[in-house]
Amino acid sequence: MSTTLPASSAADTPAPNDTPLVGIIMGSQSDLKTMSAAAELLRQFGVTYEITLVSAHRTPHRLVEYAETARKRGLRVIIAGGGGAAHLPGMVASFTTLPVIGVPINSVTSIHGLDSILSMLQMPAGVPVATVALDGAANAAVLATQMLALTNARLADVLEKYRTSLKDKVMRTIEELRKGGFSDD
Ligand code: RP5
Repeated sequence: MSTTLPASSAADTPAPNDTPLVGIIMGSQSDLKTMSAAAELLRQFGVTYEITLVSAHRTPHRLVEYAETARKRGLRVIIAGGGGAAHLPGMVASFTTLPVIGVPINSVTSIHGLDSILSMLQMPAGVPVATVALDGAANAAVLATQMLALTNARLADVLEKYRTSLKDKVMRTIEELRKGGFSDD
């Protein structure tokens, strides 16, 4: 026999469509400014996501729990950002077989971002982290959406339109320069 949940319980239960597909995590609140670019783009694409802090060094047990439960909670891709000794993406990747995209962050304490890049780039064989450019959170969101679009026609269409908008922007500038008679002679 089916039962109807009381209104309040029903409202508290996330609809299947609201289940986050992408987890955006970072080591510190100081990373939020950089990582919010990923959240903003996912929002524009209509990709459900969650965003939170998970510090490899300050909350190591939370890291393990987050990574080990990620797949069964419905996440399909994890975007992990960190600066300095950025062990978060690599350690998360070691606790899950979900794809992990690493965003090296040029934090205040970082050696111009080089330490962050090296901390996540040279992963051992079998445990990859797809590392994007320094502070490349937007590209991490695009890459995550491309992964999801492998089995989602709506997202494939959204990505096509996004690419077209990038091209249109370049073409508009080309036209403006042409009209302005710009020359670098
Ligand atoms: C890393 O250390 C964080 O990812 C952050 O980029 C950097 C600095 O963190 P805070 O000292 O600002 O908390 O773990």
